[in-house]
Amino acid sequence: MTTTLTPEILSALEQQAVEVPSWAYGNSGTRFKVFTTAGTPRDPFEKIADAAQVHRHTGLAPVVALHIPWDRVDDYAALRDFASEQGVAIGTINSNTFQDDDYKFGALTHEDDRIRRKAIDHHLECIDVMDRTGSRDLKIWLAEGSNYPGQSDLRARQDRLQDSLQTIYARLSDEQRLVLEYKFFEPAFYHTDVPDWGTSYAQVAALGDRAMVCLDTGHHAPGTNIEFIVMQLLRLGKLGSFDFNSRFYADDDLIVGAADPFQLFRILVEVIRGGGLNHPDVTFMLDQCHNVEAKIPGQIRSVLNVQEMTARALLLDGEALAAARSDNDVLAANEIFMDAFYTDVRPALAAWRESRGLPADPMRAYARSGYQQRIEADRVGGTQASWGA
Ligand code: PSV
Ligand code: MN
Ligand code: MN
Repeated sequence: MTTTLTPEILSALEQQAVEVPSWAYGNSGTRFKVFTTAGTPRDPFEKIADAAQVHRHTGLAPVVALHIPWDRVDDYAALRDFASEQGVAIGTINSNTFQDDDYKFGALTHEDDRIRRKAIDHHLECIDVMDRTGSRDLKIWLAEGSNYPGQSDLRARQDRLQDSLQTIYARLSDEQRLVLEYKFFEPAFYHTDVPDWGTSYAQVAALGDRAMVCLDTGHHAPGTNIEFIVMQLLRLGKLGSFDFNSRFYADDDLIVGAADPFQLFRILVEVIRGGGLNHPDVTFMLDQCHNVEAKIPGQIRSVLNVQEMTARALLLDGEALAAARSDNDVLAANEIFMDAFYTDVRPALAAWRESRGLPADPMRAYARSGYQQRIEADRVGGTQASWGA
């Protein structure tokens, strides 16, 4: 079944913005091999230029997230100006406490105050960057935990984490926020200090209103009902951001909507139910790597997947669903839900894009644009950026 989209749906879709991660444009791989590709950016400026292509062809990705130190530059004002010339803005600043020998046994939870202070100082540096880039969000993902029962004092680590976060939170301006990402395992395999939304919630709730939870869709045990967590965090006013990606097994960081489009649909239904796409509290970010596929088209495909599932979620007939629910008509309610999910919105979205001066088919338009050939010819010499450097 294909459909036309109502003016209300189109005006909701017009507000949609997906933040793309700078690291998606660098080379990446697995712990076995990182593959290099021609034309890959050599510095943060080139990553932003590539990200701007995604926005140019889709109108959907006006903001780029950075990662410190991978995107460290001397002049952040120049980077911000460059982004704006390219038609995008700099968004979330992601910290990194997972690539330094000092953090082998923890960073913000470390027993040694010297190392803990070093990790705190790194976050303060990230906030300095935010001041210069005009970013709202500091995103913290902690690779901290232990591998063996008995190895660590779990409770003392929670206390030290709270203490560290208090210091970081105190440095934020009134317009800035801290978002704390959870992940159920990896790199630690026995315990992780922020393994789930409950722990993240407990830690940020103790900080204040400008501390929120980040939900990375790839960071849950298989079978977890992620849309329930989305609903609950929105209900509590604590959903700060999404890291969208998809997974088959663990933290696969594949293209959002590729593994389980129905799960993405269910998540977006709860987003709309909980305040909509323009919810001022929620940043919709991608956190993906493109190990074997082309990176810029991989990002274009990703934001289009989010848009397509959003359009389907907006098609859900709320009135009919409410009536079926109040009649306890289980099968009717499910049918209404599935009808929206099964509706093909792609032709309607293509026509709508064209009516707004965007390419009907962004994937083909990018391929025809010549940009890829240009960067492959121009970006010779220097060291290609990679996930992790
Ligand atoms: C590691 O799991 C991770 O993928 C987290 O999801 C972070 O958001 C990302 O790296 C960037 O630091
Ligand atoms: Mn993430
Ligand atoms: Mn991850």
